[in-house]
Amino acid sequence: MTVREELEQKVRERGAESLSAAENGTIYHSLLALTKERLENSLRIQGDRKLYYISAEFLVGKLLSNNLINLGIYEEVKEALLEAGKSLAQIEELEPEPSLGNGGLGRLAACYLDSAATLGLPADGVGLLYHFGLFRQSFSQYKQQEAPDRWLTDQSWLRRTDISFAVPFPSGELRGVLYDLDVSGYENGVNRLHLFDLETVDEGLVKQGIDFDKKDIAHNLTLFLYPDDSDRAGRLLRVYQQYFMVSCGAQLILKELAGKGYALRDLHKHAVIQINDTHPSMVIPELIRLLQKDGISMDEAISIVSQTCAYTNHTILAEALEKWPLEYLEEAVPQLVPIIRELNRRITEKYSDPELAIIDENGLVHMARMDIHYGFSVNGVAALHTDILKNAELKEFAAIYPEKFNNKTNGVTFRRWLMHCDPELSEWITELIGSGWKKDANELQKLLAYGEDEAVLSRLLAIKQQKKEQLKVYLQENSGIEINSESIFDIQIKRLHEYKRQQMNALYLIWKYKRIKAGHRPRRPVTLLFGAKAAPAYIIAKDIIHLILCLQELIEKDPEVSPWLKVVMVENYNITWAERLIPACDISEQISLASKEASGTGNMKFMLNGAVTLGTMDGANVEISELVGNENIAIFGRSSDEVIHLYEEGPDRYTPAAFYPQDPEITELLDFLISPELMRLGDPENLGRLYRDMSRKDWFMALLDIKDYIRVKEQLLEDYEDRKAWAQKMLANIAKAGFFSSDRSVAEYNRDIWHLDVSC
Ligand code: 26Q
Repeated sequence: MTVREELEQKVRERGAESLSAAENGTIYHSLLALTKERLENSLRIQGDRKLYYISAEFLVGKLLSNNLINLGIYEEVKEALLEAGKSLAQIEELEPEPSLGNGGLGRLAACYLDSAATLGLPADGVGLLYHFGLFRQSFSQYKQQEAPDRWLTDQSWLRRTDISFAVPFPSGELRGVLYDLDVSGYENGVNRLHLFDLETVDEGLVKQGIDFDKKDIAHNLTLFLYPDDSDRAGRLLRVYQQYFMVSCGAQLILKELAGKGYALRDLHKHAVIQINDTHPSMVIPELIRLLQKDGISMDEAISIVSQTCAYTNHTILAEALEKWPLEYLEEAVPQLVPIIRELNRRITEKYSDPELAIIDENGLVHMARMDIHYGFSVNGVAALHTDILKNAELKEFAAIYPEKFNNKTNGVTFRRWLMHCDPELSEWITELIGSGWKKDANELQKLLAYGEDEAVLSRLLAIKQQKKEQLKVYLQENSGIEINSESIFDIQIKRLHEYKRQQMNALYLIWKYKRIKAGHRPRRPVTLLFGAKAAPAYIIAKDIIHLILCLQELIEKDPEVSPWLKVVMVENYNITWAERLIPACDISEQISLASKEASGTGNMKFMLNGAVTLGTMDGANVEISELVGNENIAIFGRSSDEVIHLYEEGPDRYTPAAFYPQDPEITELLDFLISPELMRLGDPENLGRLYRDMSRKDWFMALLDIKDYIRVKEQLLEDYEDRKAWAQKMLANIAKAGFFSSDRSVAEYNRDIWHLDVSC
């Protein structure tokens, strides 16, 4: 049966007369069923040795188009629908976006599953099925509001299996039920994402907003991702959740090993576990416990597990490196405590340096340290980040285990982040250089041959313009917001965090607003687009959102300024938003304080879609700038060496007092936060707190870089006017993006860490 016939049949089974008479909802469910069946009948990637990528987050995004592309039936479906007078784009709108992640780390996990399947590597994901995900963000009175994100529907990509495991807790056993989701490779077989749900979970526990009884673990473990951990009960809940995930994961891994007929002591030969940041680190003691239960000695269990586990570090921010009080572990997972103590004893017996101990003098268990001692590989996620780990943050560890440390610069899947989100650009690239780039991203470099071809350059500008028009229409239809598609689109989309410095971008906005008020109109209007969620308990992050939303309103209501400057903060920023914003972007904001952003992956997606990066020498921006050259990127700000020295010299070395109130230009910008204009609109408590924080602490040195930032951004806005030169920058960025394909990253992981055989 052809795809078209199958689709016709499916809509009829659902009560429609024909495809053309069917409602979009019916078509969506028919397509879901059709695609799921095809996935189930696809070749399951198998092998003697398998990777388990264990992660608290999998930010997979909507799956319909992605699966249609990977199954090679996207065009056929689109055509069939078109002929029936239907639009695939409108049908895709109906799919809820799974809310299983927060940011970069979760999206990276999804890209890696896509690439592993594409490369034919046996690699499954292991995580949790959060019913309400992170949270759904809305804005009211210029503030973020949080609500449960009810993304789980009856008919979805998930398949309930009959596999479940008992997980021991002091208050009794709880059961984890396994749900599977097929992960398709591009024109290849499928792997799986294994998501565990608490059998006894109770959605009714959530009554007001996102609040619920944090102590009721028999009913709450899989309600939310990262529940508020600002109190003890919240932190304990994180431990319970993490243990639930790793215990289910470990039992699944051992069950599959036994299913293949292998002995437990051969675990490391047939399984490799990639620990995605420290959230799943308890998998190490849990596996040791399970092996011991089966009669394997402590010595041997430690040796087996150490040869099985590899750890990826995604951050050097001290506050994000997890450290659990031993007392919490005693309360939540007492069965692991003797094992963790023994793991620590072996280290302290060998090394006297307290920095190497797993349990420190305050009784805190350092999860990353456990991973490094008892895993066989430690990797950072960009060249600069790995250097900082080796030479600063983890230097004591690099000294004793030089062979364990390695770099794996992040990557993104070009199927989603080019083919799916910008089919126009994708097809045009194929017209120019053939379709080889889809399987070998380095072929994009063939585009460099067209650097002086006027027709090619103007077509590139025309495609960008088309994507800007599409975003304009989407914003109009979905948010009632009007933007000017002739303006420059300058975009900052990422989690809200002080180190990412959305607040510095807000200071630029204030500067520009005042500049326009003073009569200096820009050559061309500028639209600044933001998207970001702030963790519910992260006060200053929420204050920054408040500032941006107040500025949005202030500028909108000012007839002198609004024709020239526009601010839009999109509500509930997620993967679907990113897919619309990135192709329409002219300027990609990657402005973290140097040394703080481990890698960034949005920077790669923007580059691939022909945006020019405005960034600091941080994370993967460093590698982007090396690849594209100075003329195709706009770099500003202090270097990571300078920043690291400033921090090393102690808290008094950098002080915003050097700028506020010393520097009149900077003082004027900061004072605006508490100006009557802004205070009239906003909440004095939030604006006042942010003003005090930025003028007295400024922990991420926005004031240090702001002037350079304004200078370089203004220059870039000028550069935009030379349309040919700009198109050449765009072309260079696309052509050099091949390195950032997650196919390359995953191939490197496999070559250096996983050692899996390609199965198809
Ligand atoms: C830790 C302790 C307590 C509560 C929460 C956390 C926590 C939660 C989430 C710590 C870290 C995260 C997520 C980190 C993350 O997304 N890191 C990003 O990973 C990307 C993929 O490697 C990088 O590109 C980004 O630079 C990095 O910020």
